[in-house]
Amino acid sequence: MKKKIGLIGGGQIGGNLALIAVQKQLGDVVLFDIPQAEGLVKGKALDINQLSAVDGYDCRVTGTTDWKDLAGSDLLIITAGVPRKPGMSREDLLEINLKIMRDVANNVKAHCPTAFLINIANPLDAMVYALHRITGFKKNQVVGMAGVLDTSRFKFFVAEALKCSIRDVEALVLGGHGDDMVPLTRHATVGGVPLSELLPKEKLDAVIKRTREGGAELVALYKTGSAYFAPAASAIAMAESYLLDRKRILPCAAYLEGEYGIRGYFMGVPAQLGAGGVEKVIELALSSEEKAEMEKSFQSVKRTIDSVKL
Ligand code: A3D
Repeated sequence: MKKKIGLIGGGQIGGNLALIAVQKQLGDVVLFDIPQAEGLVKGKALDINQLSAVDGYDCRVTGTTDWKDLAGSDLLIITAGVPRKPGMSREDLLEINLKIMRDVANNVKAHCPTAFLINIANPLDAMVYALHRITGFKKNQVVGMAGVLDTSRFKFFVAEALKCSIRDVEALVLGGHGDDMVPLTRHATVGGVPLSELLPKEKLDAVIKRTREGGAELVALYKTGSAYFAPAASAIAMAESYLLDRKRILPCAAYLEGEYGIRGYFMGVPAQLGAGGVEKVIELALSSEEKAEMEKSFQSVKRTIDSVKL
């Protein structure tokens, strides 16, 4: 039987998620938004369905504003919320997006109690925390997307700096989805060669800075919102690993219970995604410098999460 994928929020990322899910034939898609955006989701659904003949896709998209249509979803990807405008931090979205997340999480609980949840709404680590708390779902059933995108940005900037194929770049960005995210450069390699042997320190520092500010760079360019192509593709990589039980190890915002010395919070760490959802959190041995960076990033995440009143 085909899988059922619910997309909560049919805006920029939601529309791209629907398109990629159909192109990868991951399952039938239900694109959900608020009543004011009914035309938008119905239009996107029709538009994507009309391209399915071109390459012979058998998955279909339904646009809806009725939560009942999401019943039986295997997976929900949540983008409901407001994106940043120039000059805003992700934390500036907390109040407005938390209100939206409350509504979404209560409906998820009522209509899709068995779905695996991937959150994308910002501020990422706080929104996924709220989603987990309000639904009361098990920790393996709720995850946040940020590390795949941050790592993808890092790999792209490395490939550009070295003028090499991005296929050969291996790297990992951990920590919260904020300016103090933690690119683990010690573990980065290009074609098996340590990155530190290929890229001088000043250039590596510039790559790290651009990665950390990757979201803001796009907000400044778009002016009306934030990135959407790469965030959608990143969440689909996670979705695919879950739906097809690929058991990929990807950097995800996962609920921690003592790993990395953190308990009761979501943070970006390497995690294995498979049919069981977040099947495992992988704990890396960090250097003292990396530990200090993780701690700094965690303190930022903690500050935002602690201000979430549920
Ligand atoms: P946008 O194009 O505005 O789409 C958001 C959609 O959510 C709109 O169509 C709204 O109508 C809809 N919405 C609002 N309230 C509800 C509700 N209660 N139920 C269902 N739908 C609702 O934004 P976007 O797609 O560009 O971004 C969505 C979110 O992703 C924002 O919070 C961004 O900050 C965030 N984002 C996160 C990353 C990460 O890497 C974590 C990257 C880029 C964007």
